[in-house]
Amino acid sequence: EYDIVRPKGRTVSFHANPEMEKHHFGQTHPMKPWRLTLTKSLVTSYGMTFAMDNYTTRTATYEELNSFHASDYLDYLATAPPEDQPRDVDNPDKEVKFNLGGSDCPLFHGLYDYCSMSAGSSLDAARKICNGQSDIAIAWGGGLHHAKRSEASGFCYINDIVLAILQLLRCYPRVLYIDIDVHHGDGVEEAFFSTDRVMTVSFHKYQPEVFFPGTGGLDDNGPKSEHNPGAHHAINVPLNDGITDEQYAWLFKSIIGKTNDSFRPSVIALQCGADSLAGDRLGRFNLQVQGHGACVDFCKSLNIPMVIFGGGGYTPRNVARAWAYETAIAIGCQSKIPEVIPAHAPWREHFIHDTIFPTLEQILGEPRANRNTQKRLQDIIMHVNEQLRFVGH
Ligand code: ZL4
Ligand code: CA
Ligand code: ZN
Repeated sequence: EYDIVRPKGRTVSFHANPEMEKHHFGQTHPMKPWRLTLTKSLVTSYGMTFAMDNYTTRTATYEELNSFHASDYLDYLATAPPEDQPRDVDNPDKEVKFNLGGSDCPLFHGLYDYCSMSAGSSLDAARKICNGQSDIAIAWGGGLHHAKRSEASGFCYINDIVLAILQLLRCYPRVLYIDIDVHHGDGVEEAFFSTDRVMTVSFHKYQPEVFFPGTGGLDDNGPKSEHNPGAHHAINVPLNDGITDEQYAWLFKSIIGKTNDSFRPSVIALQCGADSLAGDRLGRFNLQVQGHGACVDFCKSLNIPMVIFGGGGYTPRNVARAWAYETAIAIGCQSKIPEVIPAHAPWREHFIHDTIFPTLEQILGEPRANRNTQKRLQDIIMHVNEQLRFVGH
């Protein structure tokens, strides 16, 4: 029976903690942990759980969080009392420590538990890759790429990706980090700025002063010093509003294909932020589920072990569509998805305004004007090719 539901594919594991999904950032905050519930019910309704190893993940320990984050920051995170109102809204003058308690990173009830669950999922996923029990390990509750050693930033408090990569570095010589969230993966890039064992590549909307976090220009490629082994090991792909599936997939395959040839990673860490989809509340791109998923499919085709993380994504029904579809890609059953429509799934009310999920014809959101010229994308590719001449093993 086991062999029938898993035809020669690679072993995929799914790591989640349903307790994480019960946390709330606040009434109108864009980050909605219940998007993970919606994702999980789609995955279950399609019968995908039978084709994966499913793990309910533990919470990360203080010591594990401490492998990247500073103790004074963790202590404050663990003990700061929850606040009903963000400080910058009601009390703009009140002190904000470690960037905690503002409207982006509120001190909500159960915050420390939420953070340790997100980190626990990502660490469990990384460990399954390390001990060879999985070929692709999925942690949709992770992907919180902005958190710094001693600072919360952009809805992220604990950088579960950095923790997972540190774990991967114990068993693998080189990690390729890829970030398709619409925001720049600044926290991960910064954490590995001075090593040549991690190469980071982020695709993002770039418009400093206007769009968060404002870093990640084409020329930001790691510290320029000749003595720094991390020089040239950060690739940034700054994009404008409205990029399409065709342009994005072409860029992605070209850049990741060449980076793979030069860097020869032993493992891939892929952050799949779904705010790069069309119709996202905070995003600016025109990506459809297929274009977003094509990135996962391309990484899978490289035949290297891979950890897949979640990340941003602020229109929950679209987040669930994309991540369920990408779970199917990991398993290798995406072609069967449109035919098998679960009729009595509990999530149905959330998709009621759409056509049936996820027929591949589904169009997400109002299209935005495309501000990416082919000339600019070619210039980006040329810059990356130049940069990759300094990278090699
Ligand atoms: C909100 O409606 O650009 C937070 C944040 C809370 C509830 C009510 C409070 C109203 C949009 C965002 C005041 C909100 C003011 N509520 C927010 C410079 C900013 C200062 C804070 O996907 N204001 C900061 C962070 C980004 C900024 C994006 C992406 C994470 C990830 C990985 C993080 N911060 C301007 C904004 C709202 C809110 C509505 C908001 N915050 C949109 N963009 C930001 O990469 C998970
Ligand atoms: Ca990104
Ligand atoms: Zn984002």
